[in-house]
Amino acid sequence: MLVDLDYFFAQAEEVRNPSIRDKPVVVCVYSGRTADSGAVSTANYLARKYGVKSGMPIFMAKSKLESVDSIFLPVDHEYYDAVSDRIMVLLRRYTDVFEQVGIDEAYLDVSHRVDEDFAKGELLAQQIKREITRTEHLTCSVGIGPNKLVAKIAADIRKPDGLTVVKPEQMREFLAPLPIGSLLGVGKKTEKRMLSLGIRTVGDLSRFDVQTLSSVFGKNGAAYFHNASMGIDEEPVKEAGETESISRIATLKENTRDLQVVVDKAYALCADVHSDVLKRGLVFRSVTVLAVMADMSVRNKSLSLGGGTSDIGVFKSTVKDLLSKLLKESDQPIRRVGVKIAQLSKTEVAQERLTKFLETP
Ligand code: DCP
Ligand code: CA
Repeated sequence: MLVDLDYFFAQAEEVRNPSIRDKPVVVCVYSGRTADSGAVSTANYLARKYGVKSGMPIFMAKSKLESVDSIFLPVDHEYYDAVSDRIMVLLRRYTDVFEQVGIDEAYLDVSHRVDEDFAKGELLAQQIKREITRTEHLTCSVGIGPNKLVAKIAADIRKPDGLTVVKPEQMREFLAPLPIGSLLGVGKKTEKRMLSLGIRTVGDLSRFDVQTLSSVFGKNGAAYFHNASMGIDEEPVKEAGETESISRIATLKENTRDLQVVVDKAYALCADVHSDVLKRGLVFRSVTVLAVMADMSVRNKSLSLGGGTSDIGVFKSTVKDLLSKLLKESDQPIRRVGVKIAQLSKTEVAQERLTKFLETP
């Protein structure tokens, strides 16, 4: 499921000042050189009807809205960040796997939550939309599909306040008529080249000769476009920073099977890793210990913690348990010991910030 807030900065402005709602609203990044120099960040859908778009010079937006009673506002990132943080916390509660992509968009892998049932997925999306409207007075557009690629296109196809579900068996039929530019990864340049090859729709692309495609976009590009045109996408929804980990390893004074000696060394490494965690404001969800045994074989053991933590006590006691298990599984003495934390995120920090925000009158 992809959840994307509608005309986010402009809608956030409407929320704090509902009297501007029925006028074109344009949110701008003023560069300060002259009164009107700078670019449009985003605009509400009314302003878009007059041709105003993200990235357009402010003077151009002004000329498009010359004879219209319209509202031009400067960006207020602090305010949008706070709204975004609250909504991301809210969304996270609806899923086991969450991936924020940008300030107003997130993928939710809800497969498990809805027993792989698309009808249940649709109900869940309606519930999410209702809660965002109730708590933040904002609308969003949601796309549900068998993978991220299709969910994203589905979310984009009906805006604002859209909800589009594409089941696996509807995927081909859904994608085929779409203009080629709606495919993720097809920007203006690629679109031009595709059009010159006679590829106007995603369906055209799916039928296009892969060899010819390769000669134009390279092997990898051709493979991506060919798969994408058929809705094939294996990219998992992943927590930001999930691939990242922090680890330390050290050699013991002498090879040993004495748990306490190994643990003491490991605790020093834990303290080192933990200071990184604090400095970077992270939480971790998994702990791994690693040992190079006297015969140079490498063993490791991991534990997934229930939720994210930055607690050194939890870290150390997990390391001790894991090392004790690791020793029992081998009769070799340990030569080197290492600790690693992974599944890092900043979420709980954002949550703390949120709590502070809500508590500050
Ligand atoms: N943004 C920006 N400059 C751009 C594009 C976007 O400053 N060139 C900012 C303003 C947007 C926010 O990022 O509100 C989110 O971008 P989106 O592309 O999701 O656009 P919107 O949310 O504004 O509109 P939509 O309803 O099409 O999602
Ligand atoms: Ca958006």
